[in-house]
Amino acid sequence: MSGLFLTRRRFLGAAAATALAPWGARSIALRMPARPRPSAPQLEWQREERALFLHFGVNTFTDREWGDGQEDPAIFAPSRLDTRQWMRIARDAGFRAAILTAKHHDGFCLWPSRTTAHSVANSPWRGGAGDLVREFVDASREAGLKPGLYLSPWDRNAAVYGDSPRYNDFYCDQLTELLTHYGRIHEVWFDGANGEGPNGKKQTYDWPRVWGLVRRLQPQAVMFSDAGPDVRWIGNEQGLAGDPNWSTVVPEVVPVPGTGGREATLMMQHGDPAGSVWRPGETDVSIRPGWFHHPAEDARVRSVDNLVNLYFTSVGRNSKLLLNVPPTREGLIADVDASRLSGLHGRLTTLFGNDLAAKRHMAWHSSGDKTAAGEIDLGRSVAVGIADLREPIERGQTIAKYRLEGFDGQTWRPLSSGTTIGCKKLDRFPAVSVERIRFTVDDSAATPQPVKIALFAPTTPTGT
Ligand code: FUL
Repeated sequence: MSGLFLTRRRFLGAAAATALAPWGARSIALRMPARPRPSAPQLEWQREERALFLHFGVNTFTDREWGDGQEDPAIFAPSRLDTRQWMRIARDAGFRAAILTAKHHDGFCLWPSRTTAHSVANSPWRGGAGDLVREFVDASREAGLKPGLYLSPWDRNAAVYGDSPRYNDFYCDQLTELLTHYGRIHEVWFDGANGEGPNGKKQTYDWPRVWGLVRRLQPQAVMFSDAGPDVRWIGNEQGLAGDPNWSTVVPEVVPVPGTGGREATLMMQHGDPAGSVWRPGETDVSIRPGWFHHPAEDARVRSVDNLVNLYFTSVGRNSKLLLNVPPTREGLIADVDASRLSGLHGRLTTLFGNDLAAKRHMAWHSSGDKTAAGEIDLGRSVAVGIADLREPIERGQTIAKYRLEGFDGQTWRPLSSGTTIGCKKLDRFPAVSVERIRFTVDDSAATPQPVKIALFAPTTPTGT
């Protein structure tokens, strides 16, 4: 009986650890595997690969990134808001989840909260009778996307902010509204910004209470923050997951959001093979320079090539991509953003449409406790340029160093090499025609399980 349960218990206290264990602390302790493994919601979360992030609120109308909480709710007046348009675009671009900023740092609530007057209820939108969280979750589900919500802990409007116990009550009341009025919420997103409140005071958040509340109200939801507890921030907003990237972490290094320091950043970016908990990294990045829509940035939307690269440096490095596409003042996703998303989807469909190793058997041999090798006979010579490698992460993550080689008919040639694999590792390499491929694990944190390998044609024409 060690690992996840005891470790969390040590740093959060018994009550919080019990609150964090959705399946019951007792059964976790008894079923504890040797290495951490994902829960069913964590596994589902990662396999979705692509989630759409939607920053929308008063900042959209003031043209700012961080509102000060003094905005007049009357400025919130999207003229053609259509959440179905958002979700149609997302679904058609292969996204399977979406997260809306229900409240950003300005404190303005996109739902008619009973906790504050700073909300859509006091705006002209839908005559003050609108509920954007409702429209968002309904449209997500209708399009087959899983809804998630961002509720900023930092609130520059709330008078009780900085009066710690009172604001913690206020924040938990808001969470309770969001997690009890809208059906199943798949991800709850806690950003790490934490400044002063309107009265100049700094707030001390009660994270064990917040996490325990979410666990009780939505036991299947995954919670995101610098410190998880279910999924962690990847440590930057540039779309770059770490390489290596372990889905296990040492929780004491980042016990709560806002724990600074280089060690914490490294833990978020790379995880740790000796980590006692499963906490995969989420890569959040914006399609534009800012998180909110600014008309002046319409010409600075990421290109399709750039988005494809983001996919390789996030999903292709054992992470999930949370791509922000902010709606305009009208309440619509701009045409340019929509066309880049559809370009991304088209490109990924082409790149990964034809697995050249499909249905080919891999012979796998363990060559020691921490080494193994597998070989696939492709049965013909094929030009390859991309490898898609996957560990069976439902049994944990173990591989720490690997090589991929191809037999060109005469000699074995190196194709790619790397450190971690996890859920998905994508390698691009110069085009080469091969008949067989060989995959070697040179180091591993535990006995490596057989890796699933898919191979794809080069990204550029090879002339062959
Ligand atoms: C940060 C915020 O300060 C940014 O405005 C944005 O919401 C980003 C995703 O998280 O903490």
